[in-house]
This record gives sequence, structure tokens and C-alpha cells, in this order.
Amino acid sequence: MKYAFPDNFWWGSASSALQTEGAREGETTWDYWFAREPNRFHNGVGPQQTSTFYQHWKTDIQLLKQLNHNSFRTSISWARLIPDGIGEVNPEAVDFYHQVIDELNEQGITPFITLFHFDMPMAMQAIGGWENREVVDAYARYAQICFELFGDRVLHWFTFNEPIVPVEGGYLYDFHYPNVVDFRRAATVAYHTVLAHAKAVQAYRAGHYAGEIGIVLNLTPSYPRSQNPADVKAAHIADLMFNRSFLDPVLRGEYPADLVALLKAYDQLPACKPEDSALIAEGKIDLLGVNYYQPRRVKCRDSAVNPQAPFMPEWFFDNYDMPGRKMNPYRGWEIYAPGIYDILVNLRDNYGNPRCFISENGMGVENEQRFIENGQINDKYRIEFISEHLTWLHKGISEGCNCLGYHMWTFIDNWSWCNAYKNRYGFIQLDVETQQRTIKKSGEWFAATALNNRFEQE
Ligand code: BGP
Repeated sequence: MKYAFPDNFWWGSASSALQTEGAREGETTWDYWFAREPNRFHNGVGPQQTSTFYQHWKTDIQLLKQLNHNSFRTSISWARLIPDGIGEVNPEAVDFYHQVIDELNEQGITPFITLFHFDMPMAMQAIGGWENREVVDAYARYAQICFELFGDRVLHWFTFNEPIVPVEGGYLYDFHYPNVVDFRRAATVAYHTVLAHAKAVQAYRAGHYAGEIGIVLNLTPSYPRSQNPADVKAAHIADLMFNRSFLDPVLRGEYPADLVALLKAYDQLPACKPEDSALIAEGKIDLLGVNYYQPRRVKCRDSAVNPQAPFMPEWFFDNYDMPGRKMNPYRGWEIYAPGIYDILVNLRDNYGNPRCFISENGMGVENEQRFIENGQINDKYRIEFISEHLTWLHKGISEGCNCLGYHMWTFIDNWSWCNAYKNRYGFIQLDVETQQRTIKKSGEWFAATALNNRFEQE
């Protein structure tokens, strides 16, 4: 079978500032947390040990070119640009991002720029992070500064990357700083993130910049164990909490009524101001980035909730370990390629078929050195993973889904938060000690696919 993609399909990859650039003047929550609790990070490796993009951006862009990328997403570090989050702009950071953006454009690689990829300036966290509306305003100012500085040469902006992740990690499940477990605070953080997003969109519209603005969401389709109404309800609530809490505001301009009713019933709603809903309605986007790694399988709870336990999403469902599901054992994530198709069909049928693209998809694998053949990692499993997902993506497009591209996570193996360098995702192998870069087999496969705008599979 041949799978051909539409003209001008975006082929590329994604990365983020904190995970690639290396040290900077402005401290982030990650630097602060790592300095205090290095044991929380795999092998005690922190955010200083990156793939040194700050030094090697020029040669790295050459490598992107070698991979036949026509587009590439990375983020601007708020803390690099404005070290204390709200004050002076650092001119060295401005020069750096100018150079990177110019070089990408010169090489024919369209820059896609994210404004916030989990890297809160510590000075902003110190005043409450997303729980504080002053931080929302500081973010809106930062976004506007970015549009003014780079808006003539960056035509695809994303306000946030996976905004639900800092909510889950920082305020529910204890895998991001500030390690709080408190649903109402989590809901406040999520709500203020939506307000921050909407303010950035508002500023972008007001500035009449040449490009488009969107957001990147990690969508995890929720599959019920069975069609029993209790299982279906469990899946519906998981979908409301983890997907629709961001998807509905950014595409429909409002929250799902049943999500609001549920949180109200349990007294978990954040404090809202009367003017918020008009602002949220202004946050509707031009382009949606979809990160897809894994589905979510759920069933109804078998046991009663402990009324003394903290209120959690899991009050309404249990995770369901479907027998025989295909797993990526290194990350503990299920591999389910049809999920990508289900997401696109849902967007087409229930959200007016928005302009969208796959902004991340990928597979992190441990100890890839064992697959070295003639000096190169032969990551067949990754090629299989990508082609399987592309097949389902192709089916979606052929059925009218408005999917404009496919970006992989990631370009060069990079530092993955608490997992540090445990699992490698790159098209290019990184030797962390020597900083040597070597293209993997999947990189060659992707380069050929991007060049031909098609691939073949039996
Ligand atoms: C996404 C993030 C990325 C990246 C990726 C891989 O959620 O946007 O920053 O890290 O997941 O996940 P992990 O690094 O946790 O293995």
C-alpha cells in the first residue's frame, strides 16, 4: 500500500526550550526543584544537562534540514527572555531567538513557536504561579513581547504545550513542582491557564500579526471497558476532566456544562469573575496541535470512595488494564495507533473540523545502544510505530479530517523532566557526555518519507 499525503503537509518534529537549550540566567521551577530534590530525577540528572541547543543551534538546524523537515516546533523560554518573569527583557535572549528563527526560515523550515512548555519562571511560582491572576497578566505581557519581537517571522504560535500536564503533575499527582495534591487548586491552575491563553490570543488579534495562533493539547481518547452505562459514564467523566477541560474552551469558547455542574456539586470550582466568560470566548484558536501518545482506558469504580481521601478525578473511574493491550514497557504507555484517527474524527464531527496537526507522537525507549548496528541505532520499532500511526492519520485525512501535518517527539534525544535521559525519543542519538549526534535509522526513514510526501507499506 502507498500512503500519499496532501501537498504542503507539515513534516517535522517538536522540542522545547528547557529540554534542549541548557543553562540560562532566569531560574525556573525545574532548576529550583532539582536543587532541592535531585532524587526525584532519574539518576539524579537535572535540567542543566541538555542537548546544548543554545550552543549548537546552527548545526542542529543543519540536521533538521538533513531530516527533510519543512517545519519544526520549539518553545521560547519565558525565564530566559524575562528572567524574573515580569521585568526587563534580556537582550542576549532576544538575539538568540532572533538567530534561531531567522536560520530556520532561511533553511526553509517553518518555525512553530510555543510560549509555555512547562517551564514557569521561579519568580512567578514564588508568587503563586498559575494560582495567582498576576501571573496570568505577566504571561500575557510576555506573550505580547514575543509577538512584537518575532511576530513578523513566526507565523504559527502556540500559547501552551499540554496545559493539563502542569495541572496533573503540580497539583494532583505529584510529578511536577510544587507537588501539591489539591483538586480545587488544580482546577484554579487549569482555569487561570485558560484565561492566560485567552489573553494571549486577544493580544495576538489586537496586534493584527500576519500568522495564526493556537494551542497544543495532549488528547487522550477515553475508551470505556464496556458499553455498560456505568463504564460509559466513567469514560465520559475522564474525557471531561482530561480532554474537554481545555478542548472546549479553546475550540468552542466555553466549558462543557456538565463539567461545571460536576465540579460545582463537589465544591471544587475555582473563583470566577463575571468578565471571565467573555474573555474565554475570545480565546478561540486558529490551529490546534494534537499530542498523541496513548489512549485512556477506564471502567467504573468497583469500590466506594474513601470520603476522607482528597477529592480526585479517580473518584469517578478506575483505570482499566485491558488484557493484551500493546505496551511501551519503558514508559508504561499503551501503544494504540487507531487513537489518532478517533481523535481526528471527534474533532471533525463534534468540533467543526478545525485546522489541526499532530504536534507530538513518539516512543521513548531505554538503552537504545543495544540496537546499534554498524555504528547506528537501528530503531525498527520506532519506524513501525510511526508508520502505524501515519496509516491511521492517512485514513482520517482521506475521510475529510482537517489534519495538516505530523510532528514527532523529538528531533535529538533530550532531557525528559523527571525521567531525564532514561527513555530516548529522538531521530538522532545524543551522546550526553561528548554531545555527539548520530542519525538513527528512523531519522533516515522519516527524511525519505518527508521528501517523498508518502511512504509504502505491505
Ligand atoms: C510530552 C511533552 C514533552 C515530552 C514528551 C515525552 O508530554 O510535551 O515535553 O517530554 O511528552 O514524555 P516524557 O518525556 O515524559 O517521557
